[in-house]
Amino acid sequence: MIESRKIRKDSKKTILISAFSAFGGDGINPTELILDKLPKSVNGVNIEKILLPVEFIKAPLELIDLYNKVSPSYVIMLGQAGGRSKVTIEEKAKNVMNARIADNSGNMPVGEAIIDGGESFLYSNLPIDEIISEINNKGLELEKSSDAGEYVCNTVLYRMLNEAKDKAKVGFIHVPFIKEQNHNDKPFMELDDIYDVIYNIIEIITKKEE
Ligand code: PCA
Repeated sequence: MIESRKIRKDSKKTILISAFSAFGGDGINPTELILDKLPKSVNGVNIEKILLPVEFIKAPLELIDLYNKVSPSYVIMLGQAGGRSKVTIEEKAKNVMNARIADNSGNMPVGEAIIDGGESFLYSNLPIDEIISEINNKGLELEKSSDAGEYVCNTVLYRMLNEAKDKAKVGFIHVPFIKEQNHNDKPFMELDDIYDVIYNIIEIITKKEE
C-alpha cells in the first residue's frame, strides 16, 4: 500500500508592527505616518499593524492583546526619539518609568518600576548586529542604541519582552523628528528616508522567515 500523507502548507507568518500617536505638543508622530505607508504584506509575510496611544498603562495592554490574538513571529515597535539624528535600534528596556512630561492620559510616573521585582533589564532578542550590518550594506544608516529611554516606549518594550519571552523576536526602533514637525533646533530626517530604513528592516526580517 502506498502511504499517503497530507501536505499542509504552513499558514502565513505574521510580523506585528506598532507605532505611536502624537504627543508632547506635536501634531504628528512620524511613526504613525510610517505605519500608514507600510503595505499589508511583504514577501508573503503578513504585516499586522497597530497604532498605540502614548499612555503608560493602555499602550502595552493594547499591544499585548493583539500579540496574543495574532501570534506573530516578530514584534517590531516604532517610536519617535526627538533629538536623535539617525534611526536607531534598541538593545534593551529598563524596569523604570520616568516621565518628564505627562503621557496623553495625564499620567506622569517618576522613578516607578514597570514590574515590581522584575528584572532590571530585558534585552531585545532581535539579531540587532546582523540587521545593522545588512542595512549598512544597502547604503542606509542604522545605529544601535543602548536603551529605549524611560518613557512610554521603554515601558511598552519592557512589557512586550516580558510577555513574549522567547516565543517571538521583539525589537524597538526609534526614529528622529521629521522636518514638518518644525523643531528647528533639533536634528531631523526626511520621512521617506526613515521609511526606507524601516521598510528594509522589515524586508530583511521577512527573508529570515522564508
Ligand atoms: N516616543 C515616546 C513615546 C511615544 C513615542 O513615539 C518614547 O520614546 O517613549
